[in-house]
Amino acid sequence: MNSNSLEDYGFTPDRARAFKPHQEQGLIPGRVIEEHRGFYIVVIEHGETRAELAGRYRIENKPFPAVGDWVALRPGEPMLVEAVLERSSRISRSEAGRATGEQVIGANIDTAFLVIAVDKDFNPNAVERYLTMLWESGAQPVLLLTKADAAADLDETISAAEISAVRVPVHAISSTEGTGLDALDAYLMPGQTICLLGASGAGKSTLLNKLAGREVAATQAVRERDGKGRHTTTTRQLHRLPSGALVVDTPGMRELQLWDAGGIQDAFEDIEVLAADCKFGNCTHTRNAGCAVEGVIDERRLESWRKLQKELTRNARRKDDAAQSADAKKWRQIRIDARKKRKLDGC
Ligand SMILES: Nc1nc2c(ncn2[C@@H]2O[C@H](COP(=O)(O)OP(=O)(O)OP(=O)(O)O)[C@@H](O)[C@H]2O)c(=O)[nH]1
Ligand SMILES: [Zn+2]
Repeated sequence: MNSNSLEDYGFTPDRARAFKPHQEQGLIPGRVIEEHRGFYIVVIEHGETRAELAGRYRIENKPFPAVGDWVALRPGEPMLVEAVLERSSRISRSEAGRATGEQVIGANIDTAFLVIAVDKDFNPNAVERYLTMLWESGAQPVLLLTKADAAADLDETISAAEISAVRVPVHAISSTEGTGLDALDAYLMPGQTICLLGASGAGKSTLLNKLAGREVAATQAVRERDGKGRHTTTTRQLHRLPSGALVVDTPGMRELQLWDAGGIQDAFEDIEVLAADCKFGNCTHTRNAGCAVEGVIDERRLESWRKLQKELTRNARRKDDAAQSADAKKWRQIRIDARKKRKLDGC
């Protein structure tokens, strides 16, 4: 149990207003801080509680709660989640192995810290993929180059990162040395929600512990033998920092499949701007006549854009197919029901 108020967790007057209709139904507000199989841990006024999804929740096909969500709870034993409040942002990817299921990594996130370690080779394609996901989320992306103390050539890496991170603030930090962390204060204001994202072993938990001033997350000791990290963070959790900011720590992602296409224009704004001068509106910037992009934008970055573009087109098609087959199923059922009814009515 803790004695925090919901305001400490970001329950703004706007959210309180949005909650009014639920309050009138006898429900109480809370914020999901942990997601487990079959239940959630939710912060409520002056404490924490365990909550489960209300039975009719699944039937009504409402969005499932995710860490960071504001929910309406029906008091009782157990507490039941009856609704999720409208989100100000949500970071989503496709469920592992499926392009048709959305997995919400964090909801109501103000700032997304993309954590990329620079002690080894810097991978600009990975940064571009993450940023395409983050620009779609509604959260402000910020790129953190971690393990700066162990970078071979930090200036060169920062320059490379800035090419991949258009309009994204870039900060080089070291959690072990404590350098560069002051720059993060501006994001860690009371009631602000931050999400830490990045590959396993990038240093998310080490950074979180440093910011928290204590061990709130288990960090990994990278295996000496092969230098590969094991996953140490197993569930998503929302932590409250001494600064008053809230941080969602996510397990490292082995595979990041994009969910929605909306972010690619922002992530590749430089290409978008140039593309306005391509001769043909549907220019793929691949040896097209009158292309204003090819040869101007770094070929590595352009190829990264092409790959993401292709993947998103493929996803959209799959989602369309899935929606169509769901629709077809629904109409088939409606026809069957109508036939049964006609039989009963004796027509
Ligand atoms: N040199 C150096 N090593 C660091 C730094 N930050 C983290 N590490 C090391 O990197 C390894 C991985 O760090 P974690 O914080 O566990 O990584 P993570 O991103 O939380 O990993 P998952 O929980 O698996 O997603 C650990 O051995 C840390 O000690 C840093 O700033 N400098
Ligand atoms: Zn073009």
